[in-house]
Amino acid sequence: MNKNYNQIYLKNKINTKIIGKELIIFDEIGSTNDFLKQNIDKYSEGAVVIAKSQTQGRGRLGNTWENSPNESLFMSILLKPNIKIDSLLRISLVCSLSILKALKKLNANMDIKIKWPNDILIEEKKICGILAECISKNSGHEDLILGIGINVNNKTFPNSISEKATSLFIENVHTTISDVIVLTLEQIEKDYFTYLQNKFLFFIDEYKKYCCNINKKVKIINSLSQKYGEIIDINEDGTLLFKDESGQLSTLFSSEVSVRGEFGYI
Ligand code: BT5
Repeated sequence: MNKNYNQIYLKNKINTKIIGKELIIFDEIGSTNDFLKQNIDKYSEGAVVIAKSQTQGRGRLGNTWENSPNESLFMSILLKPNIKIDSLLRISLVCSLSILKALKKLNANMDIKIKWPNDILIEEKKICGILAECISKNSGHEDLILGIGINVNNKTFPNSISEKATSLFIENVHTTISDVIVLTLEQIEKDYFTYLQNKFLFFIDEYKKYCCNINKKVKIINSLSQKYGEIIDINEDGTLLFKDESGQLSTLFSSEVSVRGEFGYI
């Protein structure tokens, strides 16, 4: 596989109908999500922006996504699903499942899990994060940007995340960023088309099978407070059913909370 991938190389490799047909590759950019947001009207559904180095990568809730030039994959996909506004969370859950399945193709025995909503973990260390953002349109529909960071050939991480991050290389999976791009885009497109036909219900059991925080004691953090309790289930709309220490049930939306294991990092 090609280590120095470029547009022509990838376009020949990726076997999809829409995702990746428009492919924009930067040697360096601030954030691939920000680039797509700023240029959303110039691109059609399925456009993919990739950066070999990302200097201002963003996570959820104002978090930072670390750069690691030519070792990690930084990629954003533009989707224009022409469906109602509230589907962002569910499409992003399906996207995490697609990435998990794509990575499993590299090694079926990897102990790989999803931490709701979108983190992908190997043995409790994060290998992939997804930042799903929507751009509202007057029609009541939204365009979606799925920003994906996958640690591929990272040998080390900054101190701040060294205990809680991993890469395919560290997990003894030897591959290239271009391989990961091809596998993930093909799987995401397949599942996206299925989602448009069958919605999230089609995926919910598979998502739950790989979700590591159901029935786990957790700490829920939002901007105002933190609460201890247990994750009971994933609801049909993709939100979390949470029971706090007093037994009270509530619904958690991904945009509001960070879910942590009660004692560990996750
Ligand atoms: C995420 O946020 O996990 C979403 C990350 C999305 C990054 C992609 S890269 C392409 C696109 N362009 C962007 O600007 N962003 C997207 P969150 O759940 O908030 O997790 C962020 C937290 O993960 C940080 O606060 C760190 O603790 C940890 N972290 C940062 N960089 C990491 C890395 N490379 N690997 C593992 N963990 C990391």
